[in-house]
Amino acid sequence: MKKVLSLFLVALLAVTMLAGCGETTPPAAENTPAASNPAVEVPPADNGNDKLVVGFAQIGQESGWRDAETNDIMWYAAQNIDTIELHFADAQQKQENQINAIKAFIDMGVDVIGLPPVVSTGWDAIFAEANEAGIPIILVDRNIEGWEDMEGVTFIGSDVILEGQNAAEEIATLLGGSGNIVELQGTVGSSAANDRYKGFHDRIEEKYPDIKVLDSQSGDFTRAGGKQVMESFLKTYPGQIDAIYAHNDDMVLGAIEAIKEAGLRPGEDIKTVSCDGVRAIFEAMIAGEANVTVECSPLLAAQFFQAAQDLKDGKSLPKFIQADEDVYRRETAEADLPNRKY
Ligand code: GYE
Repeated sequence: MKKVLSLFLVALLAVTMLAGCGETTPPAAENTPAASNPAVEVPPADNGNDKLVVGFAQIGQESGWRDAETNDIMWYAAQNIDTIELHFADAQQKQENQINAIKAFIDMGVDVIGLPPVVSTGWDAIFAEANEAGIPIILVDRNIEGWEDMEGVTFIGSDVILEGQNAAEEIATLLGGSGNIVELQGTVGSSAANDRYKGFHDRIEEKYPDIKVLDSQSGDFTRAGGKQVMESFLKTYPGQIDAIYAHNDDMVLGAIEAIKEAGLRPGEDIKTVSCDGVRAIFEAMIAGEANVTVECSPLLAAQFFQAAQDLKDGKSLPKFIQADEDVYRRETAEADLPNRKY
């Protein structure tokens, strides 16, 4: 029910955004300071609105984690309706749709644009347009190549390489330092997948020579993708897989179904380590079907809107604002579940 409601809200807000475009919003040319350089030196576009006007180009609804992030953003904006005007777009996991949403936000003359870029390349032209218009960009949870050196760009999210390293340590503990694993990668070309791959592989190579990665393929961060890839791994490596490392919980949840259908016991015959920390993985841990989740918090709305307000007020921000997170194991899952907020 909650999910249906939130999806409806997403649709409604997306519609509001499109309806608002062109009707109530003055054209960008009237609002935009002419400048070739970024927000750090140029005041953000003055849209004549006292409220903080934010355009958020969400990736889509690929995982429970993503839904939690969307709900958090929506909820925060709804709580602060007197001071925040949110324009929200759902790009259905397509970079092209995110770019079009950003274009629309630039035309509207929003104060700040937020987005988790679905992939980490291909943003130069549209980011340059935002820059020209004096609109700062906040990357949320995923980043892009070279973001550290881009002016007018801030990143709020996790240390995702560290998540990959933590996942490697957890796999090593579960396997007593040796065994065969398979890896389910996230969306190809996304920073979340690249960094979870890097952190994990570097740590395994450095410290655990007896852990072998049999295979590694993308399940696109979805449950259906995780199930499908796991089915093929089980056929290709019968009786050889000791553990799975998945770049998110949803893919492990899909893989658990595949393991059960193959007549094996997930969490026992094949151990699991994944990233995110969604409620469903805690339920799977309590049921004995999953082992470990490395938390990655989607609850970034408070930090995001605060940063956006600071940018509107002309304050300078740190390049990287880090989210809080932890690692959770089966042993404490029952006690932890009631405290989970997503
Ligand atoms: O882990 C995954 C989602 O970008 C950190 O994206 C995020 C990832 C998250 O689809 O579930």
